[in-house]
Amino acid sequence: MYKSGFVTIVGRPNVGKSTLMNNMIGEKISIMSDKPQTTRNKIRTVLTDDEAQIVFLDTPGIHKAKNQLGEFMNVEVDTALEGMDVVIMITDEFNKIGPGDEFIIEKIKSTNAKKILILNKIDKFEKEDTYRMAQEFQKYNVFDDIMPISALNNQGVDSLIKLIKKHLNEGPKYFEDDYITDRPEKFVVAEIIREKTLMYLQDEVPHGIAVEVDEMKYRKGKEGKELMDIRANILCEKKSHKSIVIGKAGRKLKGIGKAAREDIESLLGCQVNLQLWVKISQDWRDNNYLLQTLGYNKHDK
Ligand SMILES: Nc1nc2c(ncn2[C@@H]2O[C@H](COP(=O)(O)OP(=O)(O)OP(=O)(O)O)[C@@H](O)[C@H]2O)c(=O)[nH]1
Ligand SMILES: [Mg+2]
Repeated sequence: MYKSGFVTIVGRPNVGKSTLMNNMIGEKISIMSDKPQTTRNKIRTVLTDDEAQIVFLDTPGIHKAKNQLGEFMNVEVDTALEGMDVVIMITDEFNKIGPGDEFIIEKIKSTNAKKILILNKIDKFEKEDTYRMAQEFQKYNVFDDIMPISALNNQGVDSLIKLIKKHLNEGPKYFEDDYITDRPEKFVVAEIIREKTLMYLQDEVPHGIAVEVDEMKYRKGKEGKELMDIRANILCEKKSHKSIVIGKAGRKLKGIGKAAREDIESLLGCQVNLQLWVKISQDWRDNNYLLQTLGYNKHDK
């Protein structure tokens, strides 16, 4: 019997949702960073094998929205919960269940989906704490399964996939075998650049960063090899942020560009010529027009 179904991954910011999804599908599609609120849109990926086809949705971390971008991100999560077969809630809380996790439990409680709680980052915590937290979460009577893993070290990830399959029903292959994501190349490229920018930035700057890819064009390079020209803008909210992104003698921007180019080259499988510009776009996180331009206003089902 071939199985298929839809699985949404939710949780507070920074708990490891994107890391887990990437490791389950074995590809880096969703960007990851040590800064909260890295993921801004829901991102669909597909895992296909001989037994099942699992369609995953990675979602933005659920948080108190402080601007229109934040509100968009939270609605992304709500729409990602509709009609799911399995909801995976991730937490990295090994101390005490806080209001953030309680809010999410309330949110998913009423869905008909099977619910799996993942205690992530067990590499950082004591076994006793894992056991104690599993019991604490059990008390809510919401979860069908509770499972400790380390998404980063790929520990428990295969068992989680088995568990998801157990919860899925018989179903068709919705997508071709080699289909991996619904996100266009341009989106993934912009996200890779944003990831590298996040890597180099601290404090409040990362949250005000957006990336728009202006142009992606193939041409024949030396010896007839395929080469991709990419021109992209890193948008930031203030003049002072712009100089932070560029760095002394342009060193930070150079580092961002090099790291991004390497990742994009391995994504596209060809040489890349990446041109990055830093622009100021004041208060874009609260500007309807700019949000729309950057793709943060439409909630695709
Ligand atoms: N030690 C440890 N760190 C982890 C593990 N899984 C993820 N991380 C780290 O946690 C941070 C956040 O990971 P992400 O995958 O970006 O988290 P997220 O939940 O998608 O975050 P948002 O998109 O901001 O909501 C990164 O620095 C990861 O390397 C784990 O199992 N162990
Ligand atoms: Mg994420």
